[in-house]
Amino acid sequence: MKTYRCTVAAVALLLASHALHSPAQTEGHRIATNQDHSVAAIQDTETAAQRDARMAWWREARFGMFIHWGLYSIPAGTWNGKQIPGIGEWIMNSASIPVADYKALASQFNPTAFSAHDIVALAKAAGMKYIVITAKHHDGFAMFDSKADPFNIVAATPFHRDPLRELAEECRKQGVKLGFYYSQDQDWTAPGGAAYKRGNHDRPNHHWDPSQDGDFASYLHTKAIPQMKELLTNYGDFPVVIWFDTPTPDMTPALAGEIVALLNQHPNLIWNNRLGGGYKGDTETPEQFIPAQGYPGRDWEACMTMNDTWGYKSYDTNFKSTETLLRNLIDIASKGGNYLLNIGPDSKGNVPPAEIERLQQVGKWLAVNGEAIYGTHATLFGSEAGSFSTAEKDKEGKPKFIPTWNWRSTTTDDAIYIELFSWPKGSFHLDKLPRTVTSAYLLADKSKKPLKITNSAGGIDIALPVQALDPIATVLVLKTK
Ligand code: FHN
Repeated sequence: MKTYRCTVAAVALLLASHALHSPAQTEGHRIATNQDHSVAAIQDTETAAQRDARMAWWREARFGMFIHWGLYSIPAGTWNGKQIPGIGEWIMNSASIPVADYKALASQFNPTAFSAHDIVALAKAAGMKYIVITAKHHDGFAMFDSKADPFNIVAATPFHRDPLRELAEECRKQGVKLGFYYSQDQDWTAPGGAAYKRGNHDRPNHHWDPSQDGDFASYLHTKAIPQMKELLTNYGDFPVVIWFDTPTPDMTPALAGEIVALLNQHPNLIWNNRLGGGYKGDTETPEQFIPAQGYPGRDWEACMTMNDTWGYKSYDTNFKSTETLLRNLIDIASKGGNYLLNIGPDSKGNVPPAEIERLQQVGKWLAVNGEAIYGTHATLFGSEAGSFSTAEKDKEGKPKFIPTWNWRSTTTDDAIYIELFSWPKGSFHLDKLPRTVTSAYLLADKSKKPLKITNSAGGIDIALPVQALDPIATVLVLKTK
């Protein structure tokens, strides 16, 4: 009889290894707290109860839609006839496109196929509870109506519409929450905006066009902070999230403090760990990976692409399977995190069909099994996720985490959910359980037919039918007291 085992000893080992190899430590530059902040952030002043109340909807949500959309969807990965390697939204930097040439793209941007209704409906169909869209990415182009800077979708394009306003209205109608991504530090078209190094951009500031040169504080005062004010005041009850990105040393604690003072005026706002200046924010943001055991004690959100780019690239068809996306969602939830899964609309505003198809499939699973994801807590076990190799090392020279994909578990106060990826023959076995199981059934079984439970000195066995109810993940519910 094939069964899957989880022992308490294994859990203890796993927790001990977490102390040694916490992924949070590998992102130290993002989570270091600076004690010398002149402006205290909300995370430093609120009580634990206030924090729980502020984070409540976000913790319940578990699944959100990231949208990377901007002018970079026009070149879509190709510049001057050449396919440019790397992620699509970085094309200006990767191809060293002069500022004037890049800005000229705005006159061609007319995404008449954009439908806020359809995008919000897609998020809903996928089972996503919130959306975070790029209000301004590193290219400096604002996807909203900005009086602070004319390089924006309303003033500089024939489209003249504000997609953020339309999304906000639709989100309100359809009951989805809306957050804004804002590249506060890198800005490749505003004088003084920062730039990460790429290719041969060797000058001290990594600029490739003299018109990018300038003073970072002036950029912050004349563009970034005024635009963030617009974003925080012009969209009613949204944004509920501000998603910062790519901080550089330019963002000193004092400059970041000016942004924090603004954020503090919106006490329900949630913001991530990428502001810079030593602020650690609300959420850890592992990107394109799922940490071995999450970030115990911290809220976290894994952001990931469906193919190999955030911004649309016409020739990137390397889409992950629905199975992978769903397993990622379950894996993340089992470690207490959220999954922020990206779509990259094209220059007309169309969402690539491969993305729509996968999201709809994930949504179908969630429509049946969402109870095992939304509002749940991390696993009570742990060793089912995998183990650290004694032989293989990761990129940082630490023992490599080797995931195993038989099952995961999520919990609520009165239930333990076991998401089975591979179907055990006969029964599912657990060596030890921290709770007493009172009944068991399969979540996809509408009749909730009770499954036979056998308790013994060796643990607990739940008898299973011959076949799984879902080809990707069948959820076993253990009601507990
Ligand atoms: O440089 C960006 C990238 O374009 C993308 O926006 C991702 C999403 O998390 N963040 C940065 C890289 O970490």
